[in-house]
Amino acid sequence: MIEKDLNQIFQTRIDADEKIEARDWMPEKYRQTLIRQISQHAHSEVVGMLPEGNWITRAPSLRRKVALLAKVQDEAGHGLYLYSAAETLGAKRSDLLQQLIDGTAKYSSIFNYPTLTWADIGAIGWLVDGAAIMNQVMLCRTSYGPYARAMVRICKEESFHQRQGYEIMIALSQGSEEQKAMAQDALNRWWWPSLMMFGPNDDESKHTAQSMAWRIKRKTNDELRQAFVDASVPQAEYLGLTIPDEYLKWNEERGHYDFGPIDWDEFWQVVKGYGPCNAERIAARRKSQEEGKWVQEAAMAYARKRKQRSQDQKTKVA
Ligand code: BYC
Repeated sequence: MIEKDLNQIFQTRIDADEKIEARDWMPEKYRQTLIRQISQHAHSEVVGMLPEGNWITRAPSLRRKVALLAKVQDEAGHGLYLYSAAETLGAKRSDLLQQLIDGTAKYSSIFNYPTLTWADIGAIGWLVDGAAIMNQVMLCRTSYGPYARAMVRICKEESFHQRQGYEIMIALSQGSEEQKAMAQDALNRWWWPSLMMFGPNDDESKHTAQSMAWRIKRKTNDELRQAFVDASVPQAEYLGLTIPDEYLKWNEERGHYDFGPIDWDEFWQVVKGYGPCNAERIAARRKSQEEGKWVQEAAMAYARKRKQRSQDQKTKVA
């Protein structure tokens, strides 16, 4: 069959909302788009552990520590499901990890900001995980089966992460004046970077149109950003905190909140590697890769031995 026909059959399957599976024919660009997005997503989960890991030893109580540990552990798990999903498309995990530590792979801009106080852990759970859920719920219906299935479990865990953060924000905002000020300061610093997580405006987003046509993305960057703002405003009101945007205002006609301009220069600086913590994050991943090499080698040697043993047993039975 010629490529044009294959493309047509593929698009018909997409339009009928059929899931594409690893062994199905797919356009090379579809495969590459998915490897790019899934691997960036996996890297984000793994790098996302770092700003929070910074507070595990300093969590204010055992209960908070246990919840934060569980959250960070979940993120490692999300990274693993996602690297596995990328592998079903023919990507090699070792290549993807190498790109991350070379600094050539992208990961979410949000994780290049520092976590200065305990309130940042609350703000990350509330806003960063909140933004992540907004984006990832649509990915449970993405057209590529292995990615969609991984996202179902990830979203369930992300909901717990969001609750964990919002609960910290409730405690702080109902606490002493100093605690309330910490919560407000964290909101001030995390609000705009959280809006940037959704990516450039639709008219600047080079991948959105094709990814929507292939149903990899089900909503555009701007649609998701707007939904996030609309959901967050009442949550901030409940906390008694002020979102740091003088233009934030309910627009009756649109049925949405209007919000101020995003600093896209800051966004692109961070994406290109010049954010406050980019170098620190990559250095931490590189160190972990180097120091963890022996674990990887031991696991591979064990896997080889197990395989050999099972082959030997099969030969004996035969
Ligand atoms: N940061 O054409 P566009 C988490 C890049 S993990 C950095 O709109 P697309 C969590 C984009 O990659 C959160 N780069 O792209 C973990 C592209 O560059 P390339 C991560 C960004 O793919 C632990 C270029 O800009 N979530 O939630 O259609 C703890 C043009 O953009 C960003 C995911 O990865 C950014 N913010 O749309 C807590 C979800 N935005 O590749 C929480 C899956 C854009 O051409 N990913 N870029 O060099 C997606 O849904 C989409 O990839 C995006 C971007 C919406 C992020």
